[in-house]
Amino acid sequence: MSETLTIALSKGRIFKDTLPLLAAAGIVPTDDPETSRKLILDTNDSSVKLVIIRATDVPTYVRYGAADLGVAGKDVLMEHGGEGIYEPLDLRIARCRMVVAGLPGGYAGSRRLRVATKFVNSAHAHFAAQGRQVEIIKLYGSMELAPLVGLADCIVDLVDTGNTLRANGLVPWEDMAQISSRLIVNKASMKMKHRRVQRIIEQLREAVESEH
Ligand code: PRT
Ligand code: MG
Repeated sequence: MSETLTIALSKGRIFKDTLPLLAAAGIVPTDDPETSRKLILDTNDSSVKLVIIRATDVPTYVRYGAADLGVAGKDVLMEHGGEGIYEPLDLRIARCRMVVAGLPGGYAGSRRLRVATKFVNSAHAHFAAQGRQVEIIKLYGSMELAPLVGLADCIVDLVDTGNTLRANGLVPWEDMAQISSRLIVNKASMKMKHRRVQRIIEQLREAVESEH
């Protein structure tokens, strides 16, 4: 019997985009997380399990070794800080941009800028590097509403098509980062399950390179 391997994924776009890459590594889940209520999914390989968790929890599971591997957006990793985990591979999936956005006109006035976001650490680092005084207001979603109701001057959020910003009359003020999802690995697993983990990393790397 080979050692078991647990991979942490979130539902939605990350799961969908990771599936073909996992398939190239010979891993095919036997359940669909969108229709199943199971949080632990079996795969065609009895030594590989998938755990389905919130996107922002993936680094935590991997850091503490509850999962050996995981897939997480760079936005989530930037917020988490990435302590205790390796990030060996850019999977180039679930791509988007992190931006500062607000009503047309951009930065104006000299009063302290109020920024609404769930990306508190990224926003702090970005504005500190600019030497800009800001007050950060932590939100958990629907950031686009904040400038419309006077809660904040601008937001830090992810943008893909730009449809959500446009629909709310907002425009990007500034690009902060290009975002894609990364393979992350628990540090102990990288040592203790080295051959197995390395093999999967290489299989995923090949799959990524053949898709782009
Ligand atoms: O949804 P949930 O609250 O459970 O968690 P989550 O939002 O963290 O997870 P999920 O599955 O929505 O996103 C997982 C990862 O996908 C994120 O961490 C990003 O790395 C990546 N990603 C890629 C995106 C987008 N594109 C994206 N467009 N995450 C979110 N969005 C949002 C964006 O903030 C905007 O509000 O989608 C909305 C639509 O975008 P437009 O520009 O196409 O209109
Ligand atoms: Mg979401």
